[in-house]
Order: sequence, then C-alpha cells, then structure tokens
Amino acid sequence: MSDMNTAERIRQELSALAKFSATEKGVTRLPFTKEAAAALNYLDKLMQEAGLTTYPDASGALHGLLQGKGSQRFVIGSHYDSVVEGGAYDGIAGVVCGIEIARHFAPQELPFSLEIVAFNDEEGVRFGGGFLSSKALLGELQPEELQNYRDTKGISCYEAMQEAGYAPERLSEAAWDKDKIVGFLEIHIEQGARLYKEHLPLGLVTGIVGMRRFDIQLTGRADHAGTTPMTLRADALAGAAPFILMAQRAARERKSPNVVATVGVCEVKPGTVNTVPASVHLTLDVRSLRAETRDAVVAECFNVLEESATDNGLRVSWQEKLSVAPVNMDEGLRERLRQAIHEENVSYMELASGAGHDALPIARKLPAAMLFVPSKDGRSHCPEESSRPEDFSRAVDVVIRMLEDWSN
Ligand code: HGY
Ligand code: MN
Ligand code: MN
Repeated sequence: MSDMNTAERIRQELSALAKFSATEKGVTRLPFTKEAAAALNYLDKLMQEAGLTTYPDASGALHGLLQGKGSQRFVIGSHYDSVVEGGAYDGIAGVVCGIEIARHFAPQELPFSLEIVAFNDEEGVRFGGGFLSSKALLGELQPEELQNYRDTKGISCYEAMQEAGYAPERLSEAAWDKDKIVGFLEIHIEQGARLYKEHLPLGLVTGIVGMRRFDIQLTGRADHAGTTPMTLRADALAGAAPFILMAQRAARERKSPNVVATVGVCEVKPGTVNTVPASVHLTLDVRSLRAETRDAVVAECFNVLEESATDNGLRVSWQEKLSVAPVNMDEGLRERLRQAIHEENVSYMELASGAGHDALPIARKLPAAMLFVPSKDGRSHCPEESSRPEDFSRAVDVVIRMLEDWSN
C-alpha cells in the first residue's frame, strides 16, 4: 500500500500546482491560459516520473498511460482548471491521486491499462459551458459549438484554443473508444460539509445532481438618475431584482439540500451611481437530483423574469449554456469500492454530490464512480478550501486495493 510519503508527496505536489495561478488570492487557472499551460507542463513531468506515457488531446486534456494486459482501459482523473480565486484542491487533487495510484503499479501488472486524465475546462467559468474535455472524450462536442462560448473579453473558446496552440477542428480525434473503457473513477473533495461534520475520512458517491446554466441579458435605457421620473424609467437592475430573489425563493421552498439555485454573475452597465442601469448580464445555475424539480425551479425563475421585464419596459434574452441530467454512479464499481473500503478498514459514508464533476457527463455513457475526501468546514470555490493529504492518501489506498482485488 502507499506509504506515508504518498501523503507528503501529494501535499508537495498540490502546493506546487497551486502556484500556477493568475491571482495571489486563491487559485485562478482558467482554460487555455498561461497558468493552465504551466500546470499541464508540471503534470506531464509528474506523470512521466511515475512511469506513464503521456499525450495531450485537442481539448487541452493531458493523458498518462500505464500499459496493462489486453486492450481495455480503466480511467482515473479529474480536472486541472479552477474557478476564479478558488482553492488548491478542487479537481487537481484527483489528477495527483490518479498519478499516485498509477505509480504503485508496474506495466503489465493489471488486466487493463490505467489511463490517468487531467481534464480541461470542467468548470465552464471562462466560457460559460463546462465539461469541455469530458464531453470531447465522449464524442459529444462539435468544434463549431466552441464559437458560441465566449469569455468576458469576447474571445471564443475556439479562438482561445487556437491561440494556446490547440487545433479545435481536430476535437473529434480526442474521443475515446468507449467499448474499450471498463470504468471511470474520480477522487474529489466533497466541497460540502457532510464528511467533515461526521468526522469521516471518505465518501462513496451515490449520484450527482443534474444542472442547467443560463446567460441572461436584460436591456433597458440609461437615463439621468436625478431628472428621470420613476414612471419613465427602463431600469435593467430593477427588472433583475425579482428574478434574483425568485431564484433563491424557488430553491429554498423545496427544502432539500440538493435543490439549489444561484445567480453568480450580475454585471450592471454603465454601473455609475447617478445613471439608471441600462443593462444587466446575469447567470443562473440550477441543480437538483431530480430533473423535474430542477426544471420546475428554472420555469418559475423565467416566468418572473419575463413578467418583470414587461413591468419595467425591458428587452430580455437568454442562452442556455449547459443542461445535464442527474446521474447515478455505477453499482458494480460502487460494490468493488465498498469491498476495498472494508478491506482497508476505512470508515465512510455514501452520499450524493451537489457539485458537478467530469464524472457527471461520463456516467451517462460509461460505468463511473467517485470517492470524496472531506472539505474543511465544507468550504470550496474559495481560498479557504482545504483538505488533508492523508485523506487523499487513504482514498489512493482504497483504489489501489480495488484494482489489486480486480486483478486476482
Ligand atoms: O460547479 C460545479 O459544481 C463544479 O465545481 N464544476
Ligand atoms: Mn469546482
Ligand atoms: Mn471540481
């Protein structure tokens, strides 16, 4: 089993990777940026040192292969991009754990090859979609779609890929041969507080929420704040307010921890104290373990949006950037992991994931499973995000044990 220096190695590698950030505060590593390229470079070295043969793909993912017997593969990985001013563990820790697992085995020792993947742009923070590499590897993404995803400077994902030296038109070459993949496993921080509150070092994921994400534009008219009567205004922010409150209320009314709605972006223009807001750009992110609940919350939000736009004399438009159904994790893999957890004598709990992961699109097409390690105070997507290297090392041990059992 992995020795103590596994935990120490994971700690060192994550602290080195955290330096590849565009911000001092927290970690900001957006897709197709120089920070992303530097992190990928570092991961390439780590993979090669661990005995893996590495290769990139057109989506900006990096793959490390440990040759096993036969032509089938077991894939382990997570994403290396981050949110803005996020933490040092979200995604990237799952890549480092995958490398640690592969390091443990010698070539040809396993009945299948191990493919360790550092997925790109899982978060969708720069261009608005998300799951870029996982969707490309599933063969679900057409290059022309990437023209529709733009960052705040108007640069499309397609252009950013080209500028970073990738060939988006070759995206289809990245697709896996799904018949050859026996399973996918992602080790990830919980990003919630359940394991931390229960003092449990490990979580076995049951399912992942479905998500829908929107970009919304409300357009009114800039006017003088002092001389324009209230009855003559087309105030875009006043029109946005009932929608923002409805998002919170519609999710709260379901009284379930897995039904959530978030307006994470609210950009007001021209954004000056003495001008009536001319336009507002909003985002909406709605999630639930039940697709029908998710869709009902979305409908309630947009009904209020349309009403409020009419009341305030505003034009309103929106673009759905992501729609992904909730998934259950593969029962066969979960049983193998339960077995390994018992053999490793690790206390754990089974729980659903309120966060999206690369396992979310993958689980629809391939057997997929996830292991969680605790997040201190349940915090994530912030500089305070913190998890213990020994918890990652324990998850590594469990997966090593599962793979060893699989080989016998
Ligand atoms: O948004 C999420 O749940 C994930 O961090 N992409
Ligand atoms: Mn995240
Ligand atoms: Mn993540």
